[in-house]
Amino acid sequence: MATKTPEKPPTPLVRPTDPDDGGAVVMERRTQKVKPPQMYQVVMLNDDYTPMEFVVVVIQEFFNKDLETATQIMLKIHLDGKAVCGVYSKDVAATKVDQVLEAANKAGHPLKCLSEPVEL
Ligand code: TYC
Repeated sequence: MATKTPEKPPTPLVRPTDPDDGGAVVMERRTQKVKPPQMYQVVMLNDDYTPMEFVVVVIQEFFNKDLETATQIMLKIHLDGKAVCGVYSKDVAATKVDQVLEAANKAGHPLKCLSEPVEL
């Protein structure tokens, strides 16, 4: 039978009390190791064929924007070539991209979008 070598016990967060310190508890300062997760932005791209109304509906439906905000984002894409529709965790952003591409395919429009890591 295979035997595992015993692992080293974890370093205590609080040092054992010194018999001479009168029972004082010394907290160690630890550097923060937990980083917030990388977020992803869903970027929608302009094209010459997808109707503006369709893009507005897609932005409302999949990115939970009201009509006015969705219209502003659509116009930014139309004028600048692209715009961010929302920022999400990696999995959620990938799902949004799939949803948009599927809706566009079904409707026969060449609308494209992608997700990319948000620069810090
Ligand atoms: N440029 C398109 C048009 O003139 C409209 C459009 C806007 C298309 C945004 C795609 O992501 C897009 N009909």
